[in-house]
Amino acid sequence: QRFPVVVVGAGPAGLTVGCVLRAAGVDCLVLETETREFVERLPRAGVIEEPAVRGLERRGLAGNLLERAQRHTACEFRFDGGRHRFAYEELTGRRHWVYPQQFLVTDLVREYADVRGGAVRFGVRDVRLHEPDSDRPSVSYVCPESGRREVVACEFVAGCDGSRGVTRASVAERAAVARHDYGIGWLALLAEAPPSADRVLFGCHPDGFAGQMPRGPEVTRYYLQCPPGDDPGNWPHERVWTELRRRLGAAGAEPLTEGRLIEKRVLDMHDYVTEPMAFGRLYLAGDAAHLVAPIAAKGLNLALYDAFALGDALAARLLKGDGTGLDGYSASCLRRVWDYQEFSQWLSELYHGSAAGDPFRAGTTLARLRRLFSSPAAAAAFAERYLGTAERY
Ligand code: RFL
Repeated sequence: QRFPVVVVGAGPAGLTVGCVLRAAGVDCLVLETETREFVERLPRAGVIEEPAVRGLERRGLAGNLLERAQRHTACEFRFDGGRHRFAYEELTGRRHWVYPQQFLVTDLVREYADVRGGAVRFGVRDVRLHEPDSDRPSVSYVCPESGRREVVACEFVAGCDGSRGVTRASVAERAAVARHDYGIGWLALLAEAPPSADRVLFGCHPDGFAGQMPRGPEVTRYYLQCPPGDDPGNWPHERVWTELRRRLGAAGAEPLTEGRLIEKRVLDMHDYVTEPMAFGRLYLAGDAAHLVAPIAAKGLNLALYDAFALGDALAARLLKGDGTGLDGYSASCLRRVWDYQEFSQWLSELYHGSAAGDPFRAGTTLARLRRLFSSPAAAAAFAERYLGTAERY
């Protein structure tokens, strides 16, 4: 078999690269270890920045999203017993879009495979990269039906296989990986209940952070700060709702709408950045290149920005022989990635500083929170970074 591009991973990054290539008339093969049903059902992110929505729209990938996503214009901080609404649309003219990641992946799979006729193999095993530095790299995998190893020759490999994939691991000796561990855990919950408020809520409480993120009319995501590595079994239904009520409690706040907890897992907050993001003919995109803890809800957005850039650059190189996009790919993505990582660190202190067990940090955190609502310059700076990049995709 031979394809100009092999894309490893059918997450948001890989499918977007595939869709951009197919729209340009470039053939590619997407390889995915999970089944189609599995990737179409995996609930993860939900907050999409306006530039990412526009980037999808420009590439003909936002039809369902524009029709079904909720538009958010404000979020709300709860601290010191009070509620403080932060109306970011008034400040920036921009919104956040809430559309569960599994819906976006479902749309992208359908567009790539069923509409644009892209080749994809689900359920493959033991994917390996061969000679990514040569002019003739290849990717091999074990076919689920026959059990035989198939080899696919290509010109370029897009490594979009997430944080536990093989593409980054295959260049591990040459990549510089910078890591940051927050020493904090989040209990990530999905409740079978309508949202308690129609906006994102951030509870910055001395007992720990709590968050509410609407996902749709029937399902709501909640987060509770917990020790890293905590056992979700330590969090029975009653304890979860008691803690959420306490940490999101504020004068005049609407009561929380409780529901059955359909997902309960502990995420350890950590980040990494792989530099560079290009190794010979292998280009990394999304979580395969960088992980940003869900603190600032940026991971999906970064994956999409990488994918737009990589899809466009591969098409320009393969169709017009123009390699400038590929040459600049790593440096331009990394600039954005570091910018978002820095915001995530800044935001982490805002969320977790009150519960650090250090009265000095609790004091400075409260000052930082109050400043968002007393200083127009501080509010504008936060809004700009919360809503994401000013670049156009
Ligand atoms: P993905 O989505 O992990 O997709 C990678 C795909 O590659 C497959 N794969 C392989 N395929 C072939 N060969 C191999 N050897 C393979 N190994 C793995 C996997 O099965 C998978 O299908 O990476 P991608 O495309 O880079 O997308 C990244 C995003 O999924 C991620 O950054 C976000 O989900 C992060 N995130 C959030 N981001 C936001 O922008 N906003 C949010 O609100 C938000 N909330 C979240 C999140 C992540 C969370 N978790 C689970 C860490 C909430 C949570 C709870």
